[in-house]
Amino acid sequence: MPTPSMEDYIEQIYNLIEEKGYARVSDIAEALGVHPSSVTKMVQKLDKDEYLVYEKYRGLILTPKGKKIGKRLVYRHELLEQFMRIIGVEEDIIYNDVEGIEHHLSWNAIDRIGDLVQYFEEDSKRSEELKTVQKRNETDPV
Ligand SMILES: [Mn+2]
Repeated sequence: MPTPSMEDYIEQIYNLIEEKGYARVSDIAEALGVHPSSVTKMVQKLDKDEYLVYEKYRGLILTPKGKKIGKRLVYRHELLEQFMRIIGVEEDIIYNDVEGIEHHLSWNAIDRIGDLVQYFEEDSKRSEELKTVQKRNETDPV
């Protein structure tokens, strides 16, 4: 299993490859707000653990194992953003909150949150009901 930090790298590499077709060390460093030398180090570790293949002058590609986990990590991030939006978290803090929690939930919890997101999406009345509760709590805090 990848560590939280490895997950961040795999997730960003997967995103970059989806968006641009490739992932350069400099792009990964920028996406994660870290120094390129940290990226090189981690990329070497991810290569050793067979999540990707890294060649210094030719860039990197994800292995099937890396792609599979990358896809799951991106799905998890997007699902948690949806969840945050549904429960009414302010838009400009959603990304950071998701980055903060995504590595610390079990896949069981992720699947159950998936059910909850689906529950709200299947009937817009459910979201309206939640908003009613939220409005009540604003005027009359618990
Ligand atoms: Mn993320």
